[in-house]
Amino acid sequence: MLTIYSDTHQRHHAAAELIDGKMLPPFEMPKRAFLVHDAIKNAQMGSVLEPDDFGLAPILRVHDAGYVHFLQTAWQHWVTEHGEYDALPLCWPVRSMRGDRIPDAIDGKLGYYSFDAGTPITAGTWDAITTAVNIALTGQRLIAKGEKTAFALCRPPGHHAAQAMFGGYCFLNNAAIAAQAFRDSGAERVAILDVDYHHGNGTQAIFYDRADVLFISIHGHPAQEYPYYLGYEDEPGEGEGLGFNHNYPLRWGSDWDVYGAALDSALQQIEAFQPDALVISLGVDTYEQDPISRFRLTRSDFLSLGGAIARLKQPTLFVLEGGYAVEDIGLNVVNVLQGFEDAS
Ligand code: Q9C
Ligand code: ZN
Repeated sequence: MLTIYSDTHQRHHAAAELIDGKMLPPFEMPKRAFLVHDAIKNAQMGSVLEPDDFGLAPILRVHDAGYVHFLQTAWQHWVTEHGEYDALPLCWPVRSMRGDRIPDAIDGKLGYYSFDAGTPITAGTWDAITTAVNIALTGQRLIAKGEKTAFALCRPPGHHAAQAMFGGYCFLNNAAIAAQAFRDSGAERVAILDVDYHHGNGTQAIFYDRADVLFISIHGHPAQEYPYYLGYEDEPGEGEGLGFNHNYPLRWGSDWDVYGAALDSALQQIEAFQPDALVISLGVDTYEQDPISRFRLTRSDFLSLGGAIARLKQPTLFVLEGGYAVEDIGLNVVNVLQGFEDAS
């Protein structure tokens, strides 16, 4: 399997992450991608390619232009106001406040375009997030041109980012942009299966009213787990998209027995949809040792996960999302890809 990777991701490195009331060393750190890259090479999974540059056009097919401009300029604006510390929002336009006015102040813009305070913007964030998009798009184009599968080793992740909103360590939705690129390069129907531990709220929102992109997510139940305010079972899609969104919220402690049953059902729905291409939002934070998550998948369960996905026999783009047990992140990702290849 071809992997697309660039070490530009390391330009996004937060000094700290606000989590559980503490400023801790960030869980979403450069080492994650370095270790996945090492594991891909050590397992001899195949060639590793640098991404090409696709510019802003494919990003603007998914994200709001004002939001993209905000991301491009946020760091400079923040430094002018506050100095060279990581930028974080602290105030949001929630119920009873106005969501139709975009403030001039950088702090106002940060809150307007975000949903949590755990996603710092740093000096190199723009370079890293546009490179991650280019990685996903390079993988998408390889598949559009005939490759059966590719692995986009993206960092930072993307699936929490919506049309005009960052959060959950995500800024640009790599998987959604790749799915839209499949549509724009001739695929009539695209399925996205999100197996990250957290609900892919951004991807769901982007495609919620569309019948051409099926979105299915298996994740920690929002009553218990981040991002809390989306990802319930009763979110079927709307308008033309009614029936093309499926959530499988699972309780804390879910193991492969529970997970595999949800996965089987999800795979059946994808099969019935008859997609021309499949995008996997691949988080391995479902791992039993993940430090911020509470499912109980084992290393070998990731082989089974890859094998199950392969049975769809679809052109498949894997896009890296979460996974924070750094000592095992490489092995777990390789196991998904290896399980996929072995069953193909
Ligand atoms: N107490 C991804 O995996 N904070 N994002 C969780 C837990 C945010 C995860 C707090 C987790 C975001 C792509
Ligand atoms: Zn996650």
